Amino acid sequence: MALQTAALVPATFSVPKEGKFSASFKDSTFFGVSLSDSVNVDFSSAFRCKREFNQMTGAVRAQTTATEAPATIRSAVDGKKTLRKGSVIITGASSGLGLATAKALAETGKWHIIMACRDFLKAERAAKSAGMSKENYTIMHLDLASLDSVRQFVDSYKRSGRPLDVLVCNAAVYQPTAKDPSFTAEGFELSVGTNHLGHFLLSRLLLEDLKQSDYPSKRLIIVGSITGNTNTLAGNVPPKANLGDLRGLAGGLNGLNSSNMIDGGEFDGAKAYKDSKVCNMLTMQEFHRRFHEETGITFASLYPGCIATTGLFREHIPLFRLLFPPFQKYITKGFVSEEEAGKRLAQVVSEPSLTKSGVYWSWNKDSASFENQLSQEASDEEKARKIWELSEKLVGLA
Ligand code: NDP
Ligand code: PMR
Repeated sequence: MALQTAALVPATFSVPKEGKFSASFKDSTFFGVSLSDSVNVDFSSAFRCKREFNQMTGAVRAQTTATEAPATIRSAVDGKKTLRKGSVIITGASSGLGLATAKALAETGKWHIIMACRDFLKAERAAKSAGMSKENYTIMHLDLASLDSVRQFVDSYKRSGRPLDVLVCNAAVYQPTAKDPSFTAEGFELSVGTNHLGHFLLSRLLLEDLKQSDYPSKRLIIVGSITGNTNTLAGNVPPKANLGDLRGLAGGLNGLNSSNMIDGGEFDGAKAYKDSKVCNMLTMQEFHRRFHEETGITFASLYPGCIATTGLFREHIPLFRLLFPPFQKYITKGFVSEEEAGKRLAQVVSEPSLTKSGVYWSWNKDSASFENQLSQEASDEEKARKIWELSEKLVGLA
């Protein structure tokens, strides 16, 4: 209940060349430094942000006329026009990549970040410990494993009157050691249900808001991964992603009438995660084909590098968690720090040079971005269309 109240307030067969050797084991989820240790939560920040925002939009509305450039505000002091702050929603901004991206964007002073998180207190503490100042973010409750929660989040966001300029679908769960599947509120296998279906509904419901944005560049970003791409070494580590003929997805992924795996096979948590990433990358391309021309929205996906220290591996065995970061740093050289990965995703959010739509971004060893090749399956147009249609049915849009 308190959470709901809070919601209202505020890869070619190639080896990646990322070689950043920043070796700080700072991820709080891994190493037991509970974010809950020392911080007093201040809910007033959310209220204050909303009030300040309302004042700001008041100013925008009052000053935007036919002669004004869009998305600008005129200073009451010197009359100069400046671009208003962009509004970006980041799902799963309470840790790892999402938090690092929120921090990087907040530091520019040009963005207001809506941290869409399932754990309000964790998000508040994470924002504080990242040193984000209160005027730069608002936390809103979102549990992607519940379609009701997705709908409530969207309603609350629309009611806030805040424009939406960029949506980042970042949150994910990975259950590599689960023997049995777990399920979302609606009974979908958890990894695909959260990482793909929850984000699918969220993006569909917010598309109109993005379309309405007067910001110079509006974007919808869905985080992908190398491990979903079987044209890479990493994507060939078993179990490999494979969506097959989609029979499990067509059957509802519930393990009752059908398999809980997209391809109809036996449950495998690691495969389910990789399958969900293929869905993420296919969904981004389908959005691009259906809506880019009409809306001007930039649709993009990315592989931020191997951020081996994040909470994503929280359910893996301790030995994996111990050896994975040095393995990625010194053997594959695919490791990136959370900070570096956050800067990469922040570029996809805000860099004027990254406006091309339908692209899957990656970075080379000098941290320069390039358009990467997706695997055959992750660029299969027919599969993308079928996943889109089946997903629409599952989330109640068709
Ligand atoms: P983290 O576990 O640190 O972050 C995942 C975030 O998702 C957390 O904030 C988590 O919330 C949130 N989340 C999980 N389930 C839900 C839910 N039901 N509703 C709302 N939020 C939820 O992992 P990463 O930062 O590594 O992962 C972020 C993205 O990066 C993912 O899309 C992942 O696939 C991708 N990625 C990661 C790579 C890596 O090497 N780490 C490599 C390639 C891609 P909470 O804090 O409450 O647990
Ligand atoms: Mg991988 C260039 C080689 C490379 C890269 C960039 C990754 C990234 N991995 C590589 C190679 C290998 N991995 C090799 C040779 C092995 C066998 C020893 C290997 C193993 C491995 C495991 C067991 N790797 C893993 C796991 C996981 O559990 C991680 C995973 O699949 O999560 C879904 C993972 C990853 N390797 C990566 C990346 C980025 C991940 C995790 C994150 C993700 O895709 O989201």
